[in-house]
Amino acid sequence: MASALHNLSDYDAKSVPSAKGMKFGIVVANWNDRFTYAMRDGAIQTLVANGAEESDIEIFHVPGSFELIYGATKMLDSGKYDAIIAIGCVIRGETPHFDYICQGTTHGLAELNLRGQIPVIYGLLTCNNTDQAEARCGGILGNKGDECAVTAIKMVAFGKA
Ligand code: DLZ
Repeated sequence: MASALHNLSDYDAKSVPSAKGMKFGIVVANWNDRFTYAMRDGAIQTLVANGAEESDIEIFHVPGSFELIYGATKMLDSGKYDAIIAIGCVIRGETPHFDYICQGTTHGLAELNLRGQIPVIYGLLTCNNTDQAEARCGGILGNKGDECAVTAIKMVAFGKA
């Protein structure tokens, strides 16, 4: 059962359909790259572990999390992918900027899902500090990228059923 402190890398392999033949686009924010690249690498590793070909995974980098919306939109409109994974990490600073980026990015990615074309997976970490990000990017709480990969595979299978 998933909960807030569920290890993000734990999943029941039997519940994951084969990703063979599925095509994935991953859009990654460079801001806080220490964390976003760990999520990106975790996502790739988990997609491949579940049957995806590396040649069926394309990666695009954008400057910050807010640009994930444009990046994901372009990838979606290309028609090349069965799912898109959007990966970013926003860490709270001194001003309300954090809230605007989190809300704007979340709404933007949600709107792409409302189009009902392909799933756009929400890999945006919204953390109060670097310790929280560390814990979720290969630390004590696993890797958010692994969770996104498993979710992407399940949603592609769901969309094709
Ligand atoms: C400006 C900004 C700030 C303060 N913090 C973050 C952050 O923690 N994580 C992130 O991914 N991006 C941040 N950005 C950059 C914005 O997402 C965006 O790139 C800029 O506002 C330019 O549109």
